[in-house]
Amino acid sequence: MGFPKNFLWGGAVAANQCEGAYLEDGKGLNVPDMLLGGNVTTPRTFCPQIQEGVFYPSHEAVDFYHHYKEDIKLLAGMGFKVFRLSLNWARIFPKATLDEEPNEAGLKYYDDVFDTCHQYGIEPLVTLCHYEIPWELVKNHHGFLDRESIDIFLHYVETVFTRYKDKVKYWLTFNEINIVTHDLQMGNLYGTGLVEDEDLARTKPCRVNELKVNKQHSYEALHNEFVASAKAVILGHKINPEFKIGNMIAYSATYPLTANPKDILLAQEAMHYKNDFCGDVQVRGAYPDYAIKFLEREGIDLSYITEEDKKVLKEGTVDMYTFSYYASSAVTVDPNVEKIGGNLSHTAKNPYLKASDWGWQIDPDGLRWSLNNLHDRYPDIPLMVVENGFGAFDEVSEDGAIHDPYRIDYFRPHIEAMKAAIDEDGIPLIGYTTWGPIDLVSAGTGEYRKRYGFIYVDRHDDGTGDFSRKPKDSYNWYKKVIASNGEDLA
Ligand code: P53
Repeated sequence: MGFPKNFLWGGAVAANQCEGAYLEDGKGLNVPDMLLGGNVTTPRTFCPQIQEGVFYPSHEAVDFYHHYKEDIKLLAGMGFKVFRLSLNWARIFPKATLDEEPNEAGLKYYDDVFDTCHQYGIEPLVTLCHYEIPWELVKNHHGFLDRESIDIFLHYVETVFTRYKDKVKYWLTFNEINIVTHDLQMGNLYGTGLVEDEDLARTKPCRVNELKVNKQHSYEALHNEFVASAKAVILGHKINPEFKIGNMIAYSATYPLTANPKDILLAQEAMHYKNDFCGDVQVRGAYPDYAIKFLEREGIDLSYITEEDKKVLKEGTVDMYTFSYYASSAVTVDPNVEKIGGNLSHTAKNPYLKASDWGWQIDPDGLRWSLNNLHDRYPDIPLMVVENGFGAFDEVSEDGAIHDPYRIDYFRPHIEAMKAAIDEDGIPLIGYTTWGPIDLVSAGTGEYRKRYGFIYVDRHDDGTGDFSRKPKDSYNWYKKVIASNGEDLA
């Protein structure tokens, strides 16, 4: 009973949010390098040229690039079995062209990172593209809007699959590929790297919520990512049949606010569009009927979906379904209810839930519900929670320690929910990686002060801090959780 013996406990980061060293050793720019920080009420700022004298949070991030040995040692100290991280594509292919030779310094860096993981018996789980589309791909191809980007991506994928085939077994294609269906502007920028010409021509900064959206382009770019993801799966299985390759979905558990059947239908539609659409394409290998109808209603010309693409999608289905889970949402047809923020949705306030300081409604039962939904929908493949965590303000106390009981209070019931899902519902859950085991830059707001880590990093939104690391109280707690295989949550 309880978590399976070989359960993959660990944590997850993204290169752009932790590495820094944004131009070191031949790295090219990527999308997050072009973004300034915001906060809970102010969206991030974008400009197609780097502005002088302005603080860009990802340029140094938490300097994982130079601290990886120390950091992986600290993660190993908690007993990590798995470490999810992403490859910074532009570190390996700074120009993002079809015939580019890979940058050896970039490849060598990840060799060292993986070797360090293995030294501690930690299995790397690698995201090929985590919100870090090379800026050259954005400028020259509008990200994935251009079909040629599929081949450019595969050139990168073939290079890294071949290079790391004996060091990495678990891979994810695109992080939160469904971000486009949650938020078109963030989805274009982070997900598909699609910036429209008007915005590329800007000489002055704008907020990301002012970016231009052309839905035809957005869905076409998303489609090209589906094809790119499926081709990566097919290629990966050729290069090493042992590879386990997953998709990655931002799972937004969405409830009807009331038992009004109109609310029920609205919630079902939201679940379909936001979660199931992308998951169905990647697990079942075809566009579901409701998605085709939805896109047609939106006026999208779907002639970009070719017969050849349909075969590729069918053939390149994933081996496992992985997802992020932070919070749940509630929707209603009643326009007069109280709303609540959160990264991806401004939805109805659920009276039964408390929210984080960033308006994310905390809901461990929603995790169990989500796991059940997913296993019902995709009964044949294993599931993995690859992001879950609590962004909070942390303070260093006078005694020098960081007391973060609120973080432990967040994790405990989420772990209990997974346990119940395994024990009582029979869910084939194979692993759990908490988000940001070491503090890093927030993707949504670009803040340092929104901290997720078990390990504190001395780095702040005004650019001060010496990058020193210090375990928080939650560090020892998670260590105990892993050592007891999820039994000791006290
Ligand atoms: P932050 C929305 C917007 C941006 C990133 O988010 C998001 C989401 C969905 O929740 O997803 C993931 O940093 C993402 C990570 C990110 C994490 O959520 O805005 O995969 O890169 O850091 C947490 O608090």
